[in-house]
Amino acid sequence: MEISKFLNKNFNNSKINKVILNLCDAAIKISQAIKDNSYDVYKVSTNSDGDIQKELDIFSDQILLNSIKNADVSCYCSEEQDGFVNLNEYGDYVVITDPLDGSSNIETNVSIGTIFSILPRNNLKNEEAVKQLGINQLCSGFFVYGPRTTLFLTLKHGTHLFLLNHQLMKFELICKDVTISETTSEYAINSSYERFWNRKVKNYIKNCQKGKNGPRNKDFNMRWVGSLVADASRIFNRGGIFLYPNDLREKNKNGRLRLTYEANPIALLVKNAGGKSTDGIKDILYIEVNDIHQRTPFIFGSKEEVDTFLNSE
Ligand code: AHM
Ligand code: MG
Repeated sequence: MEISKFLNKNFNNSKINKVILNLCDAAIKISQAIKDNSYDVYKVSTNSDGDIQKELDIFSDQILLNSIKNADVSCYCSEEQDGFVNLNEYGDYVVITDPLDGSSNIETNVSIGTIFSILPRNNLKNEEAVKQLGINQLCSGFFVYGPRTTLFLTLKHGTHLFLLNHQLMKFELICKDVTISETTSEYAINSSYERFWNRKVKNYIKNCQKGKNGPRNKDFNMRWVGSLVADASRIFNRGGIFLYPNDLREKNKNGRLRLTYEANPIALLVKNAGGKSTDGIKDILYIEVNDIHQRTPFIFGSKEEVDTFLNSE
């Protein structure tokens, strides 16, 4: 089923459906630009937060912004920009996005993607509207530009998977109500940072690595793509746990990933697929947002496994 039909049938809100469809159009353009190698994948600059920016990051940001200018959106907030961009003064929605997640992987031809979140403006000023709790999101999703171009989308209830049909240039539903298996024996963490981890993370990973001979009584596999969208995609497909904890490095003392651009949208998708997300203490979706660029530790995936992590010593 084509995404526009799916939205009309399941989410009877033409204004928000237009925002989603416009974001889909933007994602199709980004996916095409990646395929056509239209941008210099080696040329880098640095944004105000010290993050590396590539030409494709900036292109993706502009395409997404342009796509929602004529929709019912009061402001656009992007990982690639310092603040937020005011749009339609009377717009009912706020769009928050990481335009090109995993961009350090661009030149290696590994999957990258666009993550987005739609919040109601709730008659708030834009600066307050962008700081609402993740649980207030009306919709979230992410596109993956990989061997296939896909979209995981949630509209409060259920998480659904769409695939880009390249002939029609439209997203089509391929799996309604994706569920993350409750149990898993696969974890994802960048273990090169082990020396910076806290005791809980060290113990949890050590116990996984002991496999059948350890307290977990089963062997674990490990995967780490280094693109959140690709690691999340795998977890939606076959379960797993993803961990990007806070660590001893000054710049990672609150974690590495961004609460508003990355953790909140993925956490809503995870919740609606039966999984669980935490910063190690709190449910991600209830973490107060003080700054739009705020970082957070981010652990998510199969429910029982996230609970096992939380109960680790
Ligand atoms: P980005 O949004 O600048 O691409 O950074 C986020 C990425 C995630 O996709 C990924 O999970 C993480 O950074 C990888 O970090 P590291 O290189 O420390 O393993
Ligand atoms: Mg990112």
